[in-house]
Amino acid sequence: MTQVTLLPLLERELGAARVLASDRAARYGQDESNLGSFPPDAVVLAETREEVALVLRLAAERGVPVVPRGAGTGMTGGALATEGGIVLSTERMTRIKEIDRESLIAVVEPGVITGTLQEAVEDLGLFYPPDPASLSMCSLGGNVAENAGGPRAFKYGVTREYVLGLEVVLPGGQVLRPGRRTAKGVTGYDVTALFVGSEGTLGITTEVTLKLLPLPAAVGTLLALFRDVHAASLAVTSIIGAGHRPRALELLDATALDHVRPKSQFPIPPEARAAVLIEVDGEPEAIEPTCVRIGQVCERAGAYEVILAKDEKDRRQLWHARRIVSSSLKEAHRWKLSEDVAVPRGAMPVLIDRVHEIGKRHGLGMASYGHAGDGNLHVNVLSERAREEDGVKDHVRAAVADVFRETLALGGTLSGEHGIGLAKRDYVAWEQAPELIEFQRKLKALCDPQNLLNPGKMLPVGHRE
Ligand code: 2HG
Ligand code: ZN
Repeated sequence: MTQVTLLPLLERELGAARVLASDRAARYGQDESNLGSFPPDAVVLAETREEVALVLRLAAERGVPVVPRGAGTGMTGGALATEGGIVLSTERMTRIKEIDRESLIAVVEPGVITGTLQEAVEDLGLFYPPDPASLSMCSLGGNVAENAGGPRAFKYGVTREYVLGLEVVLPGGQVLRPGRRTAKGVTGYDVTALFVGSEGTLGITTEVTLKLLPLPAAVGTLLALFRDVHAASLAVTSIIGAGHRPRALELLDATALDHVRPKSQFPIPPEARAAVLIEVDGEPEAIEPTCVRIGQVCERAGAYEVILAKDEKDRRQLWHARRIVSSSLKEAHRWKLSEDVAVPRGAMPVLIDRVHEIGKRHGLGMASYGHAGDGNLHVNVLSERAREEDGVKDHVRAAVADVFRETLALGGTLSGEHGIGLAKRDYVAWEQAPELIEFQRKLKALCDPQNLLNPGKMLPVGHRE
């Protein structure tokens, strides 16, 4: 890069401790996508909006790419500096600036860890529902960039539903403040929503105004065990069909269960070949009868056992099993590729069956688990050979392409929550029409005319239909 000139300038402006040259930047070359290592030329650890604006201005003047980074927990390579340049990390912007109990609002900096905000608002009897699996590590700025979801999205929706307003810095350094502090508001285009889920390609978030809810009074959790995954997926659609609205409706197939069994705090019987984890919330007196009714729906769909958490300890243990699926799979295999396709809810049982057929056909281990209530399935392709070995990528890619084809044929989408990033960029044209892709390219060019902010992510590169 023209970093030869930019690095000393950044060091002078921000102080040497806040600018890491490439030899100290290795950690910033990777994320949770397993897509390889792309060490940036430099990392800037920004602490204020002014510093973010300064970096974006200097980078624009010198034509240097800038890649925004939250906590580095992204699963699609969105924070990888594939074209070199600067990684601009917001991990030090960790202030919770305000929690307003009357207006049900929190104002935060982008580096606040999602779980930290949740604890802070829950102490005040408030609730911030989005709960990505990585909530103890991921940051709200990253959640906004990826429009993160999580198990509670079934009842409460994803990050976008909670972002009332933003402060974003555009390439070149201009600051925009789309949005509002009001519960309702329809002035102008919904620019806030455009930035949420834009994967750090349009601007860098420096402040987020979030909507909060009152904390539900009580929670109930149950686990239904099945001897086959098809029955488990039918139970999910039956629960929805019966009119229940749990806050989470998660499915784990046999491969997922086999991986968590050795570490699970709760004993998972070997005969369980699939499980559905269900959580309801609401008024205390309604919890138990609702759990019983949902348990009966599961039994009618083929559950051979339904376990109801009797206290907070049981509840935590059941969720622990779900939360460690991704990391357990990653530890056990040389390469784990995560997908997060989503289909209309009713099509979930068909998708599950097809994914298992695809695994068999390609001779690859596949785990299917995740947010079944939302039709959002984590298909993890598991390889005992390293990603770099000859032919492995093609083999895995062929299986993934089949998963995408089946998903789209069922009226689904490539990504329910992890975003497109680098991982799925080349498949976007399978889902979206050329004119829609072109429209998005124009939006990108409007915000980033030099194509310097997170270049090469999200939109297909190089071909224009
Ligand atoms: C989850 O729901 C995460 O556990 C990660 O979104 C899923 O590793 C994965 O594919
Ligand atoms: Zn997930």
